[in-house]
Amino acid sequence: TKTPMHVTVTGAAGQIGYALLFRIASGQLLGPDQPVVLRLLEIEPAMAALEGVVMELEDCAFPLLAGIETTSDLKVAFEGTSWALLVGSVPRKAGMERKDLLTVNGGIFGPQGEAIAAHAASDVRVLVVGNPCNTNCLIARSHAKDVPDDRWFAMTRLDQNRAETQLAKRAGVPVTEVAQMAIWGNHSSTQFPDFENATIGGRPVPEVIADEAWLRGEFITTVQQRGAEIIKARGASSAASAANAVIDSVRSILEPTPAGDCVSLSVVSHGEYGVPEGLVFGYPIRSDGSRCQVVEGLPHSPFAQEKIQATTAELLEERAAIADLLA
Ligand code: NAX
Repeated sequence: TKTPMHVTVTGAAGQIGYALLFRIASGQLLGPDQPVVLRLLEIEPAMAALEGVVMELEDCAFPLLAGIETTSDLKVAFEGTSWALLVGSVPRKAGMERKDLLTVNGGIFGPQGEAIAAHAASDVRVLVVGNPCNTNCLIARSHAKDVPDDRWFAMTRLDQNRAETQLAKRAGVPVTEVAQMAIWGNHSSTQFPDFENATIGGRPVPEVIADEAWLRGEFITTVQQRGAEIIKARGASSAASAANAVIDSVRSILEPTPAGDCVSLSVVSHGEYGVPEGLVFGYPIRSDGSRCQVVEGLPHSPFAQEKIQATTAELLEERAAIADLLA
């Protein structure tokens, strides 16, 4: 049997944690023959709730679950970990400015970056989910300079999945017909779901859905505002779909991307498509099963270019707002 791999989940007692941990422990993250040790980080006030989640994990008697560590100590949380899934963060409270939110969360992700660099396994990969995830990832990475660029990801997969379903519903086809659905830029309301380069049944989306007004209007806003719509309907933010997107993100890094497709992940920019270097930017990505690369050479209309510029500008503003938190 294989040696267990260690997977860290921060904010493990939260909503997404509750939807995610059971899927990891059942083998859906790393495969049906890979034992896992869960390393669960929480803040002190949430430790009791976390113990309840641990009891439930135990009560599943998962064959692949080789151990569980619960802790509020960063060193313990990241010790020997191969996957650091950074979910925990502080939600925006009424009256809180975006800048305050950035700063509060920056204070969380700097020390986590340091702990990852100091204690994680040499093959560690990091997926930041906690918002603002792109900028939180930027902060963590700046505090972990020894961990190579290509190990850092922020999650734009939920947006991709949302976009695919909207397109499939509109075209009246199964979601499996939609491919190349990339989310550009920030995981925020400025993101650009690039329908121009997406395909349905192998044909360009604008050819299959010949309704430019809908594609440029309602489609984009539906994807951008979906999180807010779910909060309105459910009284709580998306959790199961977010956990599902975590699984999809990791699987799509570990498995070769099928021909003619790409996946959406935010990665460290090396200047692709004119995006300033170092920003953690949502791109179309292809994996060969170990390495991820930005899909280059995609054409963009002036409309798309404008959208990509707007989301780039927002990420630059976020970076400026937390400049003092970068190492
Ligand atoms: P919850 O508030 O239910 O859970 C967050 C957990 O993090 C809490 O249990 C809290 O105690 C813990 N926490 C806070 N500070 C911590 C710290 N310093 N170290 C460790 N744990 C800490 O939020 P949940 O619904 O689970 O969402 C978690 C994060 O995901 C939020 O920031 C949310 O905005 C973000 N999301 C990101 C998405 C994406 O696509 N990238 C989509 C879903 C979600 O909105």
